[in-house]
Amino acid sequence: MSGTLITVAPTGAEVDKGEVPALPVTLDELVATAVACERAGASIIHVHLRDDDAKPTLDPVRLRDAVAALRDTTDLIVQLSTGGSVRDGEAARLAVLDAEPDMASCTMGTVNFGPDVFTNRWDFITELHARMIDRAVVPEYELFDLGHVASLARLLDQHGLPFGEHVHVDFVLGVPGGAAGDASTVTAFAEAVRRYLPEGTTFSATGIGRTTLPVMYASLAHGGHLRVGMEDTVSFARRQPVKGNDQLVARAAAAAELAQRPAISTVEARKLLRMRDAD
Ligand code: KMH
Ligand code: ZN
Repeated sequence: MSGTLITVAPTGAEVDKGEVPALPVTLDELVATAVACERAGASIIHVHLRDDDAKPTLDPVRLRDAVAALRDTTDLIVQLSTGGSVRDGEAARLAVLDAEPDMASCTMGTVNFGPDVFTNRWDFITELHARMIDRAVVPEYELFDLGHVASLARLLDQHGLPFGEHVHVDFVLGVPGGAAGDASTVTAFAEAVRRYLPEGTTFSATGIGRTTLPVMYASLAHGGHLRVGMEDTVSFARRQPVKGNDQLVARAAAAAELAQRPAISTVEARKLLRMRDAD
């Protein structure tokens, strides 16, 4: 597959709606941004939800409603976050799978997260991995630090391949407390993936804040895929706030086109990731 898989992460758990009014937080806003992002070239949507006060929530009813609404209005692959916010407990994070998404995130270790700690105990990771296999949910392994590559190699060795037997990972770079968001770090991650993970493993990369562009270009240079969105950056350029997630997706699609690896369709993405409903 020579094209580029573009994931949009439109909301996240950290950005404050009061400070960033363009952030999609209601179901209607999520659906509108999803439709626009699919049109702009996204094939996966990485979903975090907010409550009526625009605070992060893992409410099971809202999760089910969001999955249904996104399936009704788009062909995007729906990837629910099991990371939630740093304050979410393990039981609620595991219960995210009850909403029956196509994919779910699975972070491969604990990492400092600004002033907080994003906790991912080994037993939690193995439980999440096993439940995803049982429910035919395709994981996206989130790697915030280089040691997370080794942890994933250990997980696959001890607990087997994920559903579909294809491994897809995402480098989340530039988090204060995790790996840096620059081209040489992307190179180090890409080399570690080739060295330690199964042949054919695919990767996308995202850079937080102003690391977005170097990480995007470095990922394309290494044959990698892209994740963009307001979960990761709310600034399009110096003194230019992001107007909407589709603006970030359109820029990623343009960069992929220039790299002669244009954005792939949702149908191609399903095949690449060996999803249960791929042709
Ligand atoms: N919000 C972060 C603490 C994920 O979605 O799986 C975790 C996160 C990773 O965003
Ligand atoms: Zn997330």
